[in-house]
Amino acid sequence: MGFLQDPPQLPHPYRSDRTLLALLDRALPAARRAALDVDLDALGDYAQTAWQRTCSSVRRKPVLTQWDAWGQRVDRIELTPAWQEGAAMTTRHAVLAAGHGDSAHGRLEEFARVYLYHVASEFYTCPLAMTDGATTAIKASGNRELIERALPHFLSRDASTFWLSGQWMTENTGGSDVGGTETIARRGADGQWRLHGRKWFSSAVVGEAALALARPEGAEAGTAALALFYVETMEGGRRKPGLVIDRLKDKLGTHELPTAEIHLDGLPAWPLGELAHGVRQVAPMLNVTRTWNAICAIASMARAISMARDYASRRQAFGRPLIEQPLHAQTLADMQAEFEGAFALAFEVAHLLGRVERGAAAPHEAALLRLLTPLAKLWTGKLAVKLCSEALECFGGAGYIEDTGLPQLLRDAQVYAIWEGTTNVLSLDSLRALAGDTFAALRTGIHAWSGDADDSAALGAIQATLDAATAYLDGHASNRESLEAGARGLAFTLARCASAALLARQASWSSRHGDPRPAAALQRFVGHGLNRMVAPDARNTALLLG
Ligand code: MFK
Repeated sequence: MGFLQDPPQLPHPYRSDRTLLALLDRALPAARRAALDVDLDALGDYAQTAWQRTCSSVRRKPVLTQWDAWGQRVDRIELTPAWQEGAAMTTRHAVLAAGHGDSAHGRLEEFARVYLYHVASEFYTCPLAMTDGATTAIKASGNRELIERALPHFLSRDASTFWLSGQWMTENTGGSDVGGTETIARRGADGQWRLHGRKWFSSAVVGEAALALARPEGAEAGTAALALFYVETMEGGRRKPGLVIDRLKDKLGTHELPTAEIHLDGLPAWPLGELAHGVRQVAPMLNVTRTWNAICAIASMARAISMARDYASRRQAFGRPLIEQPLHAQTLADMQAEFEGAFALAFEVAHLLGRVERGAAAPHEAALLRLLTPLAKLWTGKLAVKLCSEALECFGGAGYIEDTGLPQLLRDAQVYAIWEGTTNVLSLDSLRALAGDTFAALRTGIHAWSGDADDSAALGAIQATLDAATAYLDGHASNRESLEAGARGLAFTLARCASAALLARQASWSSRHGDPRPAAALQRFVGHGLNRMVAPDARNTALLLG
């Protein structure tokens, strides 16, 4: 028998994740920290079992059957095993309910669960994100009838009463610019609103409810005239006839997720609030799903790095394990430092969300949350693709082979930069968020996080980069085109500054508790540079596009 390579093993995603353990130990009161352990341990176990299943079974995709043998329209979707287990896992471990209790730490505890569950869930987390977002938007609307009707299902701890909600915004006219929405809301003589139109990306089509943007019949064109409606999709165990599934999309990744094109043909609907300003009303949902996007992106990074590190200790090349090869070790350490920065930012957004929602935040922190949410989403989305790609390269040719289970990580990572707003849309949203005193709120936040840090070089770099960002904003304030052209570089820069300050806070805490690794991550992260700003040059751009 010739040589056979040991396959990589997945270390326990909870017990072996020192970054998550240290964050929770630092941020949570001891009793809450201890109570969380059971769920996180179980979700880590599930992730390991799911990885074994991935490696030992043929991958499947959901299948849509539109008609039964007798010509009846059924639109039945057969789901993959992880999706069939989704409701039971979610409710047993209170994934959504955890975030909507009384505690200001609830969102952090929710997203710790999401982080551990995500990869194993095969993107069942996508409709979960939308259900969480719909819950938040319905709460914000203050619509008592809908709160009492939908939320007991969305937040249920019992799989038999649990409902998923979709978010139906994207149409053929636009995913980023929803102002061209063609779906019409028509009010019948019975007073009931009904939706008529076509939604082009529906990733929660197996759900029982959705929030949908539609234009009330007769309303004017544009974004402001859109209204936000709540719909239910099922009646007596069957899909309502007003909802027709046209087809499932054939996507680059997220293959287990049944993303559909649908028709709304008189589906009954209820407005959340006023019959206009639907985008404003759906914004709380967008900000929550963008937080999910960021946490799921770092979950993919964590998985990719964990597999690559494990493999590096098993695989020998040129006479020693890869992990002892200086350049390979350098590559892995660079990945780890970037990951720890992204991890710190994504989880700060999660924690801040809970503190703002529960009224436990400082005055500047609502504005800070508004800014950090798009920054975390856009930066982690891009970084996930980069790190998953780098991790596959750490396996050489094996990283390119389907039944190692590894290529899926890269294919799936590409979605994070697209879902819930592309990098450019989120960069422009961060400009929207920077209006008013938000930059001052960022400075206050950064100062508070890094206040007792020991790494003076890192603190100097953060300060210098913030000053450069201030000068940049001042210099471009009067030229909107120029400000927009440079928005991506500015957003990456602010995301990296915030991450460095958050890493500094964690590094101080961990050093005091005998772990020097976060300080090493901070030093390396800052060494990679914080400033990503570019000077927009409209003439040069025009020449290159000519
Ligand atoms: C596993 C991971 C899970 C992740 C979930 C995956 C789900 C995947 C499914 C999807 O991807 S669904 C598609 C998601 N689509 C988007 O995210 C839309 C992208 N486009 C945008 O984000 C645009 O910026 C947006 C449509 C929100 C607004 O564009 P407009 O038409 O130019 O609107 P405008 O006039 O700027 O904003 C309307 C109002 O909303 C304004 O308030 P006012 O009416 O009071 O002036 C804005 O301030 C407010 N607004 C917009 N974005 C906001 C916001 N408010 C708070 N937070 C925001 N993020």
